[in-house]
Amino acid sequence: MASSVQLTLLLLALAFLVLADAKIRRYKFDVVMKNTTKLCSTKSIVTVNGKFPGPTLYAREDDQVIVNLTNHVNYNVTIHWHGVKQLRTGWSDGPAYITQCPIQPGGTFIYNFTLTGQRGTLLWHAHISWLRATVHGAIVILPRHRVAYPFPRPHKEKIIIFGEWWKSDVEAVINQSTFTGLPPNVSDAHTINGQSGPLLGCNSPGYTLHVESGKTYMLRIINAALNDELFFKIAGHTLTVIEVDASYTKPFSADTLFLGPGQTTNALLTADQSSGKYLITISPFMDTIVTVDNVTGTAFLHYNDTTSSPSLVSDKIPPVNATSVALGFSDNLRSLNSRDYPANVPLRVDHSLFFTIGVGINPCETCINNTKAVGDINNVSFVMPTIGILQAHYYNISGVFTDDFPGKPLIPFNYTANNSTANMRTMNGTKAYRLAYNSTVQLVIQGTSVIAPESHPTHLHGFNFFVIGKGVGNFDPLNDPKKFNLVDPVERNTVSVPTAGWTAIRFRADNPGVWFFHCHLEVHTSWGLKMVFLVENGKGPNETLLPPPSDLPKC
Ligand SMILES: *[C@@H]1O[C@H](CO)[C@@H](O)[C@H](O)[C@H]1NC(C)=O
Ligand SMILES: *[C@@H]1O[C@H](CO)[C@@H](O)[C@H](O)[C@H]1NC(C)=O
Ligand SMILES: *[C@@H]1O[C@H](CO)[C@@H](O)[C@H](O)[C@H]1NC(C)=O
Ligand SMILES: *[C@@H]1O[C@H](CO)[C@@H](O)[C@H](O)[C@H]1NC(C)=O
Ligand SMILES: *[C@@H]1O[C@H](CO)[C@@H](O)[C@H](O)[C@H]1NC(C)=O
Ligand SMILES: *[C@@H]1O[C@H](CO)[C@@H](O)[C@H](O)[C@H]1NC(C)=O
Ligand SMILES: *[C@@H]1O[C@H](CO)[C@@H](O)[C@H](O)[C@H]1NC(C)=O
Ligand SMILES: *[C@@H]1O[C@H](CO)[C@@H](O)[C@H](O)[C@H]1NC(C)=O
Ligand SMILES: *[C@@H]1O[C@H](CO)[C@@H](O)[C@H](O)[C@H]1NC(C)=O
Ligand SMILES: *[C@@H]1O[C@H](CO)[C@@H](O)[C@H](O)[C@H]1NC(C)=O
Ligand SMILES: *[C@@H]1O[C@H](CO)[C@@H](O)[C@H](O)[C@H]1NC(C)=O
Ligand SMILES: *[C@@H]1O[C@H](CO)[C@@H](O)[C@H](O)[C@H]1NC(C)=O
Ligand SMILES: [Cu+2]
Repeated sequence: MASSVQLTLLLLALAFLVLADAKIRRYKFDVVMKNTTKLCSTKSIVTVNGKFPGPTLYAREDDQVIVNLTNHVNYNVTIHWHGVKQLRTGWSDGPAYITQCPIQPGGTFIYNFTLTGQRGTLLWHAHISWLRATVHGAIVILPRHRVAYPFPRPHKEKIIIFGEWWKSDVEAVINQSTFTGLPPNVSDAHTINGQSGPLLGCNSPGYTLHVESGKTYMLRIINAALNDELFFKIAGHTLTVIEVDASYTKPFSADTLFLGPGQTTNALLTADQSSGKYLITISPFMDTIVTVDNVTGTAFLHYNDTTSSPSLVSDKIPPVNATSVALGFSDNLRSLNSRDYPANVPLRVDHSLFFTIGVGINPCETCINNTKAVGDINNVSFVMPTIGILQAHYYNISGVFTDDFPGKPLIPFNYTANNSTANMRTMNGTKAYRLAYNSTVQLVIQGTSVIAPESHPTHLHGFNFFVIGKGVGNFDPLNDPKKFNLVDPVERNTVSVPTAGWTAIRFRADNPGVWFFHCHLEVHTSWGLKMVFLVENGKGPNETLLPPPSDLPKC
């Protein structure tokens, strides 16, 4: 007895020492319009503090972050802290009508959360309509004071953010698609830190990454594009991947990185080539018949001891349909799984779920051709409610959502048949899947070939998950589980489900609240490829959702 009391006191003292180091980080986010000229077009964009990309949020593990957001534009706004676990603070998670009503023009809201058990790079972005095209920025979570990186300390750190640029107004692009029922126009360019690089007919400079010969840099790379999975490459250089989605990985070298929207990768770059100027590219991945913005975004790596004006060293970029490069990159990802950073993969499964994800076509009287494109999970297209589901859950408001989201497809079919028009029509509803506190979930996400197969970067809010397996074709419940990696699977918050293939993930539902699960291609989210998990409160003192903040916006 005595020893357990002593141990508790010792642990409390240790916790105090660690937390004494934790800081409050305060940020002011003013959402304002900004006139900008890019790609030979002038338009007004929605920004935070007039910046594109927006301000970087710096903090250390254990810090409390307080962001005071004021909306000065004529759009409803919310911000999502993508990948931040938001333990018990779901009110600050941000997806509109899921965890909060939007901050309306003239309104203010304080996002307030603590960074627990995470270190690395994440991103923040608007989570309403398509505003995240220009409303996004980096989140840098440094390790605690006196805690080193589990790799050699880099000379400097640089943030690299991919974006997607439309010459026209992005809100008009999605509104037109919703109105006609047709797919939205693809973007006009890809950007690196806000610049596209030289383009045909447009004198657009590119971002330049300045390096010193012999030094090693840590690149904090973020894909903040809306609809495109992207390959990243630096001509003549090999990168060492050391972290994804704010989880350390076993280091591995790669000449091409692959990031879906919402994903982040930290990689080490050593300036070990001869002095000069090297091309940096981001180019899209699309291995099916779906149209994609195929314009390569470019930037430059410049050695600062280069004397004369050097010729640009370039390299082959992966073709748009380079499936093997995309899948090969994910195959190399493994959790670091060290003593300090163990991979706590749930070994017992309480809920074994099977979700099909894909697109379909529904009737629509007002649309062109009387049809509209839809997205679905288990054949349910999610309908956004008119108040936040988290509020409805917390205050027990009925009629907002139901908790009967199907844990498996209602009608099994050949999900990846290449001529599939089965189950093209979807049901719609605002359905949640309910989980008891601390229960464990295995979720097999099966891409379908209804209309067209496509690679879907799927994102779960409120948790990291372990990616225990993936494959092409239909998931085989007898044989595929034998190949699951339950030892050192990569831990992340967004995973690409291969085109006409599947991915299996596991997570522990140890965060009470309402958590969005959706395709991170904004076009598919808009079409209804989304659902929510509702995680009940636990019994212990730190196992309940905190009460809502007093300034939570109303609908
Ligand atoms: C943007 O440009 C328009 C038209 O030139 C102008 O009316 C508006 O005031 C400008 N807005 C900002 C935020 O500078
Ligand atoms: C948040 O910002 C608004 C507008 O600048 C200000 O009026 C308000 O006092 C701030 N709130 C807090 C808690 O700092
Ligand atoms: C942030 O939330 C904590 C509770 O988690 C609360 O004690 C604190 O007052 C809040 N701060 C602000 C500025 O809202
Ligand atoms: C890019 O797409 C456009 C329009 O679909 C097409 O005309 C063009 O040939 C494509 N370019 C490349 C390099 O694939
Ligand atoms: C390169 O950068 C280093 C460090 O900033 C500096 O000491 C050095 O003078 C630079 N070299 C040139 C040629 O600019
Ligand atoms: C990629 O597309 C090119 C051009 O259409 C084609 O020749 C090639 O076979 C395709 N590669 C793969 C792996 O499908
Ligand atoms: C409308 O349907 C017709 C016949 O299926 C097709 O040829 C046409 O391309 C469709 N129009 C649009 C805009 O999709
Ligand atoms: C499902 O469709 C795929 C692709 O067309 C085909 O190879 C496979 O044999 C089909 N499976 C079944 C069980 O029909
Ligand atoms: C798809 O192909 C299979 C076998 O080739 C055929 O039996 C089936 O009827 C086709 N389905 C559709 C919807 O065309
Ligand atoms: C839901 O489905 C019904 C029946 O297909 C349809 O009439 C209705 O418009 C749909 N609602 C939404 C929000 O899509
Ligand atoms: C959650 O479940 C795990 C495994 O059963 C257990 O070790 C842990 O104590 C549980 N946590 C809580 C807070 O109940
Ligand atoms: C903004 O949000 C409020 C509250 O949900 C809603 O009533 C209003 O229609 C929204 N405005 C727009 C332009 O979507
Ligand atoms: Cu998708």
